[in-house]
Amino acid sequence: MVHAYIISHLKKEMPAVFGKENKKRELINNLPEIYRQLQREHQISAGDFPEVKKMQEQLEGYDFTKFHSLKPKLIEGVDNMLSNKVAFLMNLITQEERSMPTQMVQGGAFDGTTAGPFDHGYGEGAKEGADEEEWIVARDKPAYDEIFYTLSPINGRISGASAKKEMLTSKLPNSVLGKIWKLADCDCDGMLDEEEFALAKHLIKIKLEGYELPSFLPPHLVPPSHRKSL
Ligand SMILES: [Ca+2]
Repeated sequence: MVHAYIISHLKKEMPAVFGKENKKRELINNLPEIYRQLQREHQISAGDFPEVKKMQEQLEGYDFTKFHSLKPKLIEGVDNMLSNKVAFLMNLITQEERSMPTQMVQGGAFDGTTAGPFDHGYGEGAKEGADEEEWIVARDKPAYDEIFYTLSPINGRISGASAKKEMLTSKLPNSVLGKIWKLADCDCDGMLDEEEFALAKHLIKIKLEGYELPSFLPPHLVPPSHRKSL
């Protein structure tokens, strides 16, 4: 739109036949003044105009004799198309950003949403129990509880140090146990309660059976007492 005003103004100023080169120079030099005039005439704010220096450079390259064949309507159309394109691209970018977190979750080990029971690894390893009402860890919890109570819990929780000592008996490398710890200590208080400990043992069992550990704790593995009521 603004470009159309500038071009049609320059077009009016250009002589039809003589002294075109001089007039071109004069107009380019006067561009700041022309801007001011157009701003007044069309009530456009200065910020909507292309940068003076840039516009001057562009005009240098224009063949001013062609101005008479340029249709302002056409230029306007191009301007509109450009701004629509920008709006369209901006839309795409925001859509991309919006869909990013979902894609990251879907790309992880727990994509239980695509093929249901036909999904790869369904019902195995950390995915076991995803379709069951009962917390899968509860099945072996009595055995885990027995160990838990030998670790002298205080207020229902064992310290990180006691948990570490117990977890090391699995012979899994520290890097793996660290990952298990992060998944199991749901409330991140540096201690494990009865359910968190059982979860840690369950995850150790999964790893020892040769399955992959999840990057995030899937909902069906979250201990019942740590589930947020919706
Ligand atoms: Ca905890």
